[in-house]
Amino acid sequence: MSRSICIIGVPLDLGQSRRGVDMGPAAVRYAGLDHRLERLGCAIRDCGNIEIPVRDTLPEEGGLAYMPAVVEACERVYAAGARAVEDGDVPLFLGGDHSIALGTVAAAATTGEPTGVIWIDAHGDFNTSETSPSGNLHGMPLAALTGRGAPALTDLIRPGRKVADEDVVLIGIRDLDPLEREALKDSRVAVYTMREIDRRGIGEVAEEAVGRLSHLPRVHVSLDMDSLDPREAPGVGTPVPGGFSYREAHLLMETIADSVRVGSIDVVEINPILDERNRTAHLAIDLVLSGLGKSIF
Ligand SMILES: [Mn+2]
Repeated sequence: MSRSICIIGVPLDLGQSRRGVDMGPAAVRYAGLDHRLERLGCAIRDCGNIEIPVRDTLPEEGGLAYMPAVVEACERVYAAGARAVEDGDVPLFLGGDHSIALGTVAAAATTGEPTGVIWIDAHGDFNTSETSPSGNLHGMPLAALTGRGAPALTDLIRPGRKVADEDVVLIGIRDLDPLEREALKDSRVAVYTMREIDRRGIGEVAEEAVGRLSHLPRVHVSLDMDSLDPREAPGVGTPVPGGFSYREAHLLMETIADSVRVGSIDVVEINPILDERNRTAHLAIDLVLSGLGKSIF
């Protein structure tokens, strides 16, 4: 373990409607992120936070009306992330809501090599502005990154998709909108639902899912904390019952560390206002460490 990690805070809360996820980066730093990464043997550089417009300074419409502000923020996220990738560092992005992935995955794929994406989430995040019931942008990043939806999102940084369908796996899914479900079924994205994980066990599913990407030179891990059961991670904006247990989430991250080359990581949707004594932020750090190779024995 001698990896160099660049911490990039992204206090973006414009992709969804509940307040509080903008405090995610502070909560994770306060929970001791840098010390715990250092103990793992990583070299740490904290690059601070990306500048994000304060929600209260914008008109109150929300939803799609925030697309220009989210795009502009994600261009800055991309710039910071691409610099880290070019320096040979592993960018660790602290959200913010999941719309930050429009910038983080573009940065992960900036080398032009095929880039795998492991998207760990209760939701599909595969809506477009046409299919989304809410218009919230945090439900759209994976669609846009694979080339679907509004050109302002699909052509962010450079025209067209940032990752190929077959290089994306979605794990932990238990809440899809009707048209989103159809779009996923029509795609070549591999989807592993909680039902399948209940039936086959996370060990087998994680090995199969992650194994799909083991031939790729680099993999981006996008960890939405709402993939966990709300009993484990109460501090998230969009909780859905029936998620990962503590050990299931760790085994998934450990399998990732064993099987692919993790080039960049997001940890998103932590909402300290809804949390209990910052335990969701502590859990997020535990899981990031497992994804970077921390093992029990
Ligand atoms: Mn998500």
